[in-house]
Amino acid sequence: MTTRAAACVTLAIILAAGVLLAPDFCSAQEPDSLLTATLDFDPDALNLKSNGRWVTCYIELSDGYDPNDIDPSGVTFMDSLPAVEHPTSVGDHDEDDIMELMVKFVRADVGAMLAPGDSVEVWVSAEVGSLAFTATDTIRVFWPGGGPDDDPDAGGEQQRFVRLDQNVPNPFNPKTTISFATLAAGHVRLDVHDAAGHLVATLVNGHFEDGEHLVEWDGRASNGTPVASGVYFYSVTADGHSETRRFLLLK
Ligand SMILES: [Ca+2]
Ligand SMILES: [Ca+2]
Repeated sequence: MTTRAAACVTLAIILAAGVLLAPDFCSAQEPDSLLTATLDFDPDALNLKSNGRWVTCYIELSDGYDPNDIDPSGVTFMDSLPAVEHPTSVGDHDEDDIMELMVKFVRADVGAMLAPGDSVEVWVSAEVGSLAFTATDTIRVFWPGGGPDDDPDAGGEQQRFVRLDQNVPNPFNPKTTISFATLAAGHVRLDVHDAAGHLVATLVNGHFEDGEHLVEWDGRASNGTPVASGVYFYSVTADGHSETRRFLLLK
């Protein structure tokens, strides 16, 4: 979907009755043509609280290319997350007579890369021989029950006492920045836990004025040891109010 223009020309076919424009004509013989692919990300609406194991991506290639020629081990989600090695398969799940490669990604890792939104663009990249492609899809990402930043305008909710933003960058290696804001001065604590719930590091534990604050984490546990790749959770607590988000350390 993203690279077709580079390999296309606009044909003007002159007929007796007038001019017919065929803007999407692509030459199969063009040696430098960039491969076009389409992506169907499943599910269409990703629940960040779900404990499902995988998300699934179906990749169709443009006419003349075989999805069997995609190396599944080279497929990445949003330029960083590799597909799981098994299971993959080639089939036609949407019954449009175009075969597609099915690959899966670890759901928790995908969720850690996405912030809630009604129209979130996701993409996968891979190679077929010497040609690379990126295919995009748009999904809804949500956190049921009004979790982190899920549609803050809905339900007339009061302004939160503490607001925790998605870290930047995410995924990260090894450093990332977390921003949070509180409505009043007071004691604030910001902890990082691993996916098993063990405390990894305490980044903030003291008095903070109200307003916005930035905290950097260098990917080290409290004892100074660099932590392993994986999903982690960071939580800020102030005056009995708490917010939690996920993030992904990817080495
Ligand atoms: Ca879909
Ligand atoms: Ca198909």
